[in-house]
Amino acid sequence: MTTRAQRTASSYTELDAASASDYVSRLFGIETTIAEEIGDGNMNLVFRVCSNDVSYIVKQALPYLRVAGEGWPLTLDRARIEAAALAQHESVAPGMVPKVHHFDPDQFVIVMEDLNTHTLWRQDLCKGTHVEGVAEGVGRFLAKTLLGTSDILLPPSVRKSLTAEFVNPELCAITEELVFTAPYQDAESNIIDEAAQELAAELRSDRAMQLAAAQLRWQFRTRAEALLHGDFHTGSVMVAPGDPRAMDPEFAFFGPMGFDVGNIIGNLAFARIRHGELGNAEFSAQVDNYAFTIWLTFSEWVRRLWPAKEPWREPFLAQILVDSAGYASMEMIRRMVGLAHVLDIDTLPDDLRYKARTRVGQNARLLALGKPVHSFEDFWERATQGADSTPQEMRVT
Ligand code: SR1
Ligand code: MG
Repeated sequence: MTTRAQRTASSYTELDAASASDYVSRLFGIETTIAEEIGDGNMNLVFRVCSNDVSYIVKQALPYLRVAGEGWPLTLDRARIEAAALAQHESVAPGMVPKVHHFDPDQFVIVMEDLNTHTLWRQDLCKGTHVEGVAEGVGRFLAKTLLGTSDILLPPSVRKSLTAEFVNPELCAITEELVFTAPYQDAESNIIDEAAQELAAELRSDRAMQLAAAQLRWQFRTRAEALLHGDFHTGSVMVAPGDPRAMDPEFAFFGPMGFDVGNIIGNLAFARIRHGELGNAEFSAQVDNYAFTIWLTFSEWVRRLWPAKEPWREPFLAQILVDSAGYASMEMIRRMVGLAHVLDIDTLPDDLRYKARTRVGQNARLLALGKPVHSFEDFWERATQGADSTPQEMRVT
């Protein structure tokens, strides 16, 4: 079957700053003054287009993976998925995603709200800047989007047709390869710096982790529980006090709820390990607080939204906790030795980066192997174990 993305590819034209500016000018009938390309992600073109009194973000999918080049073709349909996921998330968690003004199914362009007074949560976490109310918002977003798009709160027939709308095979294949497969093999896509050589070599012969990864990949492929964001790391959250927004859901599909929860917690573990290595005791405690706040807010909202007729709320939460720990482990490993890394660890000085990568590897194993986690304390303790936060001047070496 020919998809819309394939049928329309011949009329598709890549935007540049000038054509993005014209696009917005025609779309809204306004005079635009400045346009610039601001995208620094792995996948798309992103422009900011301004007029005298308003600015917009124009995001266009490229027919290949930007970070890898034209040799890695990629479906344009991800723009449709992203626009539809933002709409779905807005309907169940109002005000928690950027507003979408326009979607163009021929040019695979989304025009959306410019959150120019927000910052990227990952950057704030790296700098050690606290932003009030973000962790609560993230926990609430997770509960509302995951329960609100599942059979827990939707009529089964509605959930099934939504599942069909969000079939996203190519982007799922990227995750299946980059998260669950390549890090455990000698894969060409892996990026392994000096500080990760030992860890990468161990993973290539670690049968227990390979088994855990294969089992989690199977669950990722088969458990269509809810509409996931699909790439919910701290760089997918724009923040301002009391106003976190989840952006970039192009990897959205129906999958296991623990994947989104585990991703964000795994990424907080990077921030915690970073500040541990840097000896920032105060911000380390702040990151601990974010992680617990996300889980507590998430579980409180699950309890609040849960329908009285369903008698299995607590076992449901316990299962999500276990699944999340597994997925956090996979995220932690792949950001050390896989294609896409994280600033939290990559920007540490050489000696600390080596310690951090080793620590992340050890902790990921604690999460994936052994007894299933029995509480969030247990989860977070394993994810961050040994992350020193003694200020550097007080360390006995
Ligand atoms: C090549 S795409 C690499 C990663 O970037 C995205 O943000 C996803 O995390 C993906 O795995
Ligand atoms: Mg992204």
